[in-house]
Amino acid sequence: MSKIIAAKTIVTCPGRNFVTLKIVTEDGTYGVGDATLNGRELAVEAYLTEHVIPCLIGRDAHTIEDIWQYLYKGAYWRRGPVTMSAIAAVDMALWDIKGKVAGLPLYQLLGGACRSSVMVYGHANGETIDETLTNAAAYAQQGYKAIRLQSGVPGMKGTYGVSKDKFFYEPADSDLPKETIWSTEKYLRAVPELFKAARERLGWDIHLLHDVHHRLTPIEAGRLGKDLEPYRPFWMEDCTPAENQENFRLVRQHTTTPLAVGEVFNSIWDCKTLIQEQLIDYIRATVVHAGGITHLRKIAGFADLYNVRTGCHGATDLSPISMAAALHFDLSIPNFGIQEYMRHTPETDAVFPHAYTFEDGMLHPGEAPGLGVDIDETLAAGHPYKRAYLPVARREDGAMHDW
Ligand code: KDG
Ligand code: MG
Repeated sequence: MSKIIAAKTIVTCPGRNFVTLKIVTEDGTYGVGDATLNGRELAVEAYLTEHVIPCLIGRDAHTIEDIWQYLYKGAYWRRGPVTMSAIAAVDMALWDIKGKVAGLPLYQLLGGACRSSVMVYGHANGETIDETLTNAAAYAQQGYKAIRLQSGVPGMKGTYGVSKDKFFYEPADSDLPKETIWSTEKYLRAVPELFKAARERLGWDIHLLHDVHHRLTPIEAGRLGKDLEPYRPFWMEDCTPAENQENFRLVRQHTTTPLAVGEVFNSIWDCKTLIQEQLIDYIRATVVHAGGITHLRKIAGFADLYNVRTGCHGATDLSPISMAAALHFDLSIPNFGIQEYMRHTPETDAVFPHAYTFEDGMLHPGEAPGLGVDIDETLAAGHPYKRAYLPVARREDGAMHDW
């Protein structure tokens, strides 16, 4: 028994907002969990403070599965990004405590390493194909084995995935949502050209990825997948909205380009059909938005039965705590595919000192007990919360489009 005696949330903005849960046990051990939900940070913070923390006090921190079931089944209002991010934060913090008490890095508690390190992909973007590929070449120089390519689309002002700062990519950059214009026709013409030029310039010994960000209908996605086939992309991500999982049947009928989806998923129910019918190749659900390590392991176990591999979301709006949790998870599961890695800024890294390291295109979670990440509360207090939104997209006739 290791009784929980205190828990609190810490909200900080070292360049972008993060919400952290800290749980303390009676012997003074503490664990940290990420509860960041981009653009809705304070909703999760309030959910934790008002509705979860009071129920944790006095419970045994070692009963991770039981506390997960208690918060999920006991709440009546199940699922959704706010609830599942809050549960995830508790789950991460409890695994962190268990690892610290055992004196073992988390991946050892999850069954030990299945691989020596974790292949990651970086983000190259630019206003033009040339600029994007120059940035991609710089990633390749740094040892990256896989690179996501997003490029400006001729005739479209501002494109998803193309940022001002090419090194530290941050899409949530305004106090209220900026409005951008979207044209499916122009986009569908531009992406195959980007990939053709990429293979000519970067060769074939590097994995290339692309994120569509839910902007196509299934038949449009099928066409893009087919057009990209000659360039052998590693995956085409979020090619169409997935609320209706059957959407992917149509995409699958038309292309052999591997499909990845799931960064907005919150539970196994969001991907049950996608996995069971083998409509996707990579599931991108994350520790922080899909109920923590406990639930993500269930999703991965289910996916393994159907030859679906993982490709966890790892954007800058997931704190270093989530990144560490993902790396322990990635190292320990048999059906790992790839891990997204968008570097955090030095300010963020200073607030969240961590044991994970990058070398030659691969990440390793390190050998520190638990997650191997801490939060410097004094530094965190120097960066107060600042509201920030992702942009929204409208079609050329003004109608709202999918994010
Ligand atoms: O909060 C939203 C971002 O995490 C998202 O836009 C990034 O699509 C994304 C990705 O693949 O990293
Ligand atoms: Mg994405």
